[in-house]
Amino acid sequence: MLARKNLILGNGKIEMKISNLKEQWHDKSILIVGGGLTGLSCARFLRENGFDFAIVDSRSSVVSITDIKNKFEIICGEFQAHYFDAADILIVSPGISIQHPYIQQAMQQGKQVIGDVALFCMLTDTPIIAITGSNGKSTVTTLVGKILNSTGLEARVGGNIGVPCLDLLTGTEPDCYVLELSSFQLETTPDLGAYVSVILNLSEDHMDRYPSFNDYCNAKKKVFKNTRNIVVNMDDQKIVDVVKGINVNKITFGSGSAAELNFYIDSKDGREWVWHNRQPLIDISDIKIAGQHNKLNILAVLSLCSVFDIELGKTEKIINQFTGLEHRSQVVSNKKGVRWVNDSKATNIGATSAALKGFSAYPLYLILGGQSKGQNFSELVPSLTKNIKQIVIYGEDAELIFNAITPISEVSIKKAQTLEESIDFIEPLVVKGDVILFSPACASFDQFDNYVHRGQSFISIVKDRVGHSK
Ligand code: UMA
Ligand code: ADP
Repeated sequence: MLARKNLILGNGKIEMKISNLKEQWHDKSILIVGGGLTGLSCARFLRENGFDFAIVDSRSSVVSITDIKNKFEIICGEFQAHYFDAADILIVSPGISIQHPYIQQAMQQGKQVIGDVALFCMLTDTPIIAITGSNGKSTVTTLVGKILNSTGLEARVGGNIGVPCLDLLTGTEPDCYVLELSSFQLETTPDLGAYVSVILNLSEDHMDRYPSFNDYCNAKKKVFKNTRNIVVNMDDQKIVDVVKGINVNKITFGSGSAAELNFYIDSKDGREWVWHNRQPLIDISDIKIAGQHNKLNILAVLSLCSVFDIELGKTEKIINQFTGLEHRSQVVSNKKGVRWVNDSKATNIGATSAALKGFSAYPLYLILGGQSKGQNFSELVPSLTKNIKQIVIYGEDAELIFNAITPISEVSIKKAQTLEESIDFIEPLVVKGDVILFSPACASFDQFDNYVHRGQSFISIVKDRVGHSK
């Protein structure tokens, strides 16, 4: 268990690490690949610390060339070989595949190819709580941050959740960092060395970036590289298999029996409690976040926090007050007893299946679609239970998804061009008691800037058609 006094490992050391890095990289040419959030955070860090670099971005125009303090010149347009040939070190953004031929060539030449998380790890010894998985990362990351901060520790939260981790390195170091990490970020992080790490769950995602599900899982596995403690979801056999050969302290959670789990849920006096090592820990019968998957998320949160010297019994209030993050199974209108639910953050089949499970007791309309990212949509079919009255599929891959589902599902399915058209089809059909679940199971980029834009569009169309009252 990590006591507070032991946490402050990194303070004062960053300057020394930066000067070591300067020595190592003094004659090296650095290329930042990608000029988005990550690329600009790397550029800011390097400029502030006196490194030279170039930035390339394969899009024809980049929106955010100027950030608050700096103006960066970004070389736009299709990647050109000579920039990659001239570089000794590539810092690659997560949105760019390391399978790109120029990046592959650099790797074969033995050049250093890293991401921002790897650079971050070179600069700090402060304990990292590393959270990955196909779904639930942002929810768990946010709650861990809230809980640790409520105990008087300073926990800084970032990574895939939206704040590039180099941007967390400001002022004095906190007690710990809570990082949400994607498979893309882990691919370019050879030695994370987290204090505690977790893969929350594993289901197909980003299959347009990986040749197989196994390759995707291998990227996720990197979260355990040189970790001190591992949190294990015992409900997920793939994860149990992955951690088998890793000999570090393990904290287990799941929905199984008390005999094999450190954290689990059971009843006490007719109410639902989290139990820890066969002792009732906290009453979660009043949690605001719905669904079995969120109960597992809470178990993961407590398992992660348990490696710190804090009173877990005091976390009840924070957990019960947490209303969830925007765009995750949020009821946006309940007018006339019809619930419209925005789950725009469901960007893969696993997330949509979890949402459907949560609403399996209600007559339901499901809207999904967008970019399917190479997922096999027949895997959604077991989740299409009898309560579903109608599915509407829209967007770029509507046809592909329709063809995968219709031959093996009895649910009525309609295709639409857009989200708006989908809502307009459903709206006249609904009656009191119905749930309309917008849980796309796809990426949003065919018709929206990102999942937030997509969720906001859903909310504004619903508001326009039916009003907003809850
Ligand atoms: N770019 C190219 N060529 C390409 C693709 C992108 O040059 O082939 C350029 C784009 O023009 C753009 C830049 O790269 O200028 C964008 O970089 P990026 O796609 O790596 O995105 P960032 O803005 O750096 O944001 C990234 C994460 N994005 C992705 O992984 C795709 C953000 O996660 C993360 O919040 C941010 O770093 C901070 O760490 C978003 C995401 O969608 C939310 N993540 C995926 C997910 O959650 O499923 C993994
Ligand atoms: P991530 O950051 O991994 O995308 P989020 O917490 O943002 O995870 O949730 C994304 C989507 O996944 C939402 O639709 C949410 O309802 C669903 N979800 C959250 N936790 C889980 C889980 N443990 N298993 C399956 N789906 C989940």
